Amino acid sequence: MILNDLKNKTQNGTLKVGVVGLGYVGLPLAVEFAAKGIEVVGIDLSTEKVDSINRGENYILDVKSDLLRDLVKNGKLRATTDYSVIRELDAVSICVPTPLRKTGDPDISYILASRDEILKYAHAGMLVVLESTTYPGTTDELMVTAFEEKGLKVGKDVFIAFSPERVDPGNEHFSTHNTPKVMGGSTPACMEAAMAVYGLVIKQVVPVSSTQAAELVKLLENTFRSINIGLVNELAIMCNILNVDVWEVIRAASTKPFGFMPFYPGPGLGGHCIPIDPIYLSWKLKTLKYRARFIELADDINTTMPDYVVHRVGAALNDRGRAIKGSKALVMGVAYKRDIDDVRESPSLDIIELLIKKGANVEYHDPYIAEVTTANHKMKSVPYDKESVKKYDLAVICTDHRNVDYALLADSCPMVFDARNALASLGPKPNVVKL
Ligand code: SAJ
Repeated sequence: MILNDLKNKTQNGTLKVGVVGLGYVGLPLAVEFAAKGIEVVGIDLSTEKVDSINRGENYILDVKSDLLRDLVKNGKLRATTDYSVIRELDAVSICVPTPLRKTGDPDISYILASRDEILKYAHAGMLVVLESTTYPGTTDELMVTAFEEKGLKVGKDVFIAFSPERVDPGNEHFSTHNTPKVMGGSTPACMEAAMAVYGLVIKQVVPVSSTQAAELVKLLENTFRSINIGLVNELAIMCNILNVDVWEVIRAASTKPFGFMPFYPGPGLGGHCIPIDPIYLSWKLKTLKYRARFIELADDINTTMPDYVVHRVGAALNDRGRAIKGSKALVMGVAYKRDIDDVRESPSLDIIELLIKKGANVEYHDPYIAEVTTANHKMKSVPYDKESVKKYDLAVICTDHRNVDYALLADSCPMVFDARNALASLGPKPNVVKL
């Protein structure tokens, strides 16, 4: 029986696994399987990524470079742009991006493109697990149907499941292996196949009753974050009106030992997940004539935070008889959150553009990001030291990297706007204004 054949391969060491999409989700997953002694082939459109992996060179912060090098050297992990390798694979995980279009609608083109390539070489006995975050119904409506149209009965000839990725870039405690992973099979046999394969590398696989449930679990997780971040961002605006320190309020509320979870205000919502995934859910419900008001409101508040930060910067300069126009401004941090090298959807990029539009002469410093392209400007990270900070009229702290000494700003910059409470330890300073 086909399912037993697949399960036997997970036990007798002959399993061959493919991972499509070798980014911050796919590469760590590929390394996990390969580190278990399983033969893994990574598939990606990017020859740069493929060549880098085949040279044993890592490019993902959360992957151990020497482990990747050794796995490639001993033939456990290799990469290719050629999907025909699917013919020899028993299981394939799809970890491709699911961005939004310019219209704000979901863009599942990467899922469909990888699905269509896989279908060309699909064969009886294989498991396909979709990991890309998407709206409820995608797996059954777009994956299952397509395989069945090809004559491959799902749950009998092939097995299909959805398993949301839970990668927190820069998290030193939770990796792919020890983060519980939700799994929803299209049929019970699909679930059995997926549990058998993923159970080899994931410490805890959490079964749910359907692919839709699994798709919705992920969207709940990220919508939960977006809405709570929106809440504290609005709290920051309210606290400023009330002249109360929002950071003190949250710190004190966090002493509640039950029923509270702290979130912190910031310059806006970055990353390719939290600002985007909830919109996949609200979009799907809109097609079903329901308006997900919480999601829309949080998105509205979070996306206006860069404007709010620049408004506060202007007001703080004005209080000191100065203006944004003509100021030499230093934006501290363009990564979308601390201690990572990713600028996708980073609010810092919006803040840079807004300051330039208001006539400031803007530079940035970020130890993780040597150069960046904003909407209209290409910039390089400038040196940051005791001397260099003296030439700025204004600094805006947008990312609170732990390896940066922000106190230098407080000592030398006439005005510092701290959108991350990075200077909390210094106590009140006349030239420091907090979100
Ligand atoms: N942010 C705040 N205030 C907060 C928390 C975050 O302003 O209290 C901002 C961050 O600065 C960042 C954005 O929100 O710009 C997203 O931050 P994030 O911590 O949610 O980080 P991501 O997007 O890198 O990863 C998240 C995962 N993070 C955590 O669970 C802590 C997780 O939600 C998902 O596994 C992942 O997105 C994903 O890939 O979906």
